[in-house]
Amino acid sequence: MSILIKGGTVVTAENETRADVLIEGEVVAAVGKDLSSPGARVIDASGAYVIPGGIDPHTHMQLPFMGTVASEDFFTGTSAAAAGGTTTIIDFAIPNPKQSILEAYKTWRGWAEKSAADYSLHVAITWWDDSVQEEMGILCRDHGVNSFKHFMAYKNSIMCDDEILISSFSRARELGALCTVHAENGELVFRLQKEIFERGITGPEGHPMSRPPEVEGEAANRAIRIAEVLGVPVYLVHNSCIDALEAITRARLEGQRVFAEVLAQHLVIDDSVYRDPDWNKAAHHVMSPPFRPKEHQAALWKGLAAGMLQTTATDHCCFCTPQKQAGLDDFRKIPNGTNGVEDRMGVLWHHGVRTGRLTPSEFVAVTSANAAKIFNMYPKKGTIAPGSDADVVVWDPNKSRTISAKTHHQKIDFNIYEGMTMLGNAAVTLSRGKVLWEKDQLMTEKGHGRYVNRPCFAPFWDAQKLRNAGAAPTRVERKAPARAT
Ligand code: URQ
Ligand code: ZN
Ligand code: ZN
Repeated sequence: MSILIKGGTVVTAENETRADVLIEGEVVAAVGKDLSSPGARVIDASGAYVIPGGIDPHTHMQLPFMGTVASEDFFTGTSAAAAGGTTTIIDFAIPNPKQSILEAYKTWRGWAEKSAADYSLHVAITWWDDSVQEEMGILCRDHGVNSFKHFMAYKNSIMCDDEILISSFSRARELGALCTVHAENGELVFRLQKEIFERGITGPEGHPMSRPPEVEGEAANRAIRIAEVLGVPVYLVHNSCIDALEAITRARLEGQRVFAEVLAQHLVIDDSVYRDPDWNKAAHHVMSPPFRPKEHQAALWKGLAAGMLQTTATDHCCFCTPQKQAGLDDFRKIPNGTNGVEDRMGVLWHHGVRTGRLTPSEFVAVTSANAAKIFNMYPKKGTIAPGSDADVVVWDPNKSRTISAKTHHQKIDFNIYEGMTMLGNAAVTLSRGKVLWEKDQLMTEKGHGRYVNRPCFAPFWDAQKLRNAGAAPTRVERKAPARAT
C-alpha cells in the first residue's frame, strides 16, 4: 500500500524542507515537492513537522531485577512508545553471572517477538571466562549485536569489576563492537547504603544520599580512561550530573571516541522528589543514577546543546506500587527504575525546542539520528530518505498532552511526569509504513515489530595503531648484564 504524507515540513538531523513523503510498502520511496501517487492513502501534515520515528537506545521491558520483573512487556512497551512518537527501542539482554550470554540473548529475543514496533538488543557482560569471550564473537558475527553493556554498579548482582571491564573492552576492540557503561562506583554505593541505613535512614531519601554525583563521576572517568588506554570507543548511558559530564567533555575535547546519553527525566526532574512526604511518590522516583539537584539539569541541557551528550533515552524500567513497596522498610530493596518511553519525545520538544535550547533538527538528532549512527542502524533508521524504513511521525507542535498515569499507555500505575502538560506531540506514528497511532488511537499488533541487526564496525585495532602511530612500542636491545653475585 502507498501512503502520501502531504503538506508538512520534513525535518532530518541535517535540515528542514517543505516536502511531501511518499511511502511504498515498508520504505520511503520519495521526498519532494508536490508528490502524487494515484490510490495512495493521503495523510495531511499541513502545519506539522514530519520527522523520523524516535529511537530509544535504553529500555528494559519485562526485566527480571531486584527480586521482581518490570511490569511493562515488549508489546505494551513498544505500543506506548509509538503513542509518543518512538518507533525503535534498543533493550538489554542481561545474563545472570555465570549464565551463557548467548542463551540470555536468545531468551530476550523470544520475549521481544511480540513487539509492536522494531527493536534491537544490547547484551550485558556480567561475568567473564573464555565462553563469554567466544560468545561475544558469535553475537557479533551471527546475531547483529554490536554493543555490549557493563554495569559498574549493583554489587553482588550484575556489577563488573575492572578485570571484567578490561577483558570485555579488549574483546570488543577486536570485534569492532561498542562498549556501553552504567557508570557508578558500585563498591562506594554499597558502603554508603550500609552507612546511611545504619544511621536510621530507611526511606527513599536514602537512595540519592548513597549515590552522590562523585560516585558517578569517579566511575565515568574510570571507564573513559580504561577505554582510552585500550583504544576502544565507549558510550556512557544515563549521565545525570556535572561530574560525569566533566569527564565526558574532557575526553571528547581530547578527541577521544566517547559517546554519552542523557535521560529525558534527568533533564526536567530534580532531587526534591525524594523528600515527598508520600512514600509511594518518593519511591516511584527511585532509579539509578538518582535525580539530582537543579544545577545538574542546567549543565545537562548545555551538554546536550553543545553536543557533549548525543542521545536521549528513557531507561524505561517500570515497577508498580506493590513492587516498589518491597522496600517499605529499607530503601535498598526498592526496585530501581522509572517510566518514560511514551513521554520522552514530548518532554524533549516542550522543554528543548519550545524553549529554544534545541532546533527541530537537533531534536531529531538527539531523539533519533544520533542513536542510529552510533549503534550502526543509519540510514535504515534515523532519517527520512528514499530507501529508509518508513518509520515516520507527523509531529504536531500545537498538540497538547497533559501526562497522567490515568491516561498514558504505559503498563504502570504511576508516571514521573504526572500533571505536566507538553505542547508538541505525535499526531500520527508509522512503523515501516504501518500506522500505529492516529487520532489518539493505538492500532498496534503483536509481532509487527522486527529485530534490527546492527553490524559491527571495523575492528578498532587500527585505531590503536593510528593513535600510537608515532610511538609504536619497541623493545630495548641490550647486552645481558653480568650475573651479580
Ligand atoms: O540501571 C539500569 O539501567 C537498570 C537496571 C534500570 N534501573 C535504573 O534504576 N536505572
Ligand atoms: Zn543503568
Ligand atoms: Zn537501564
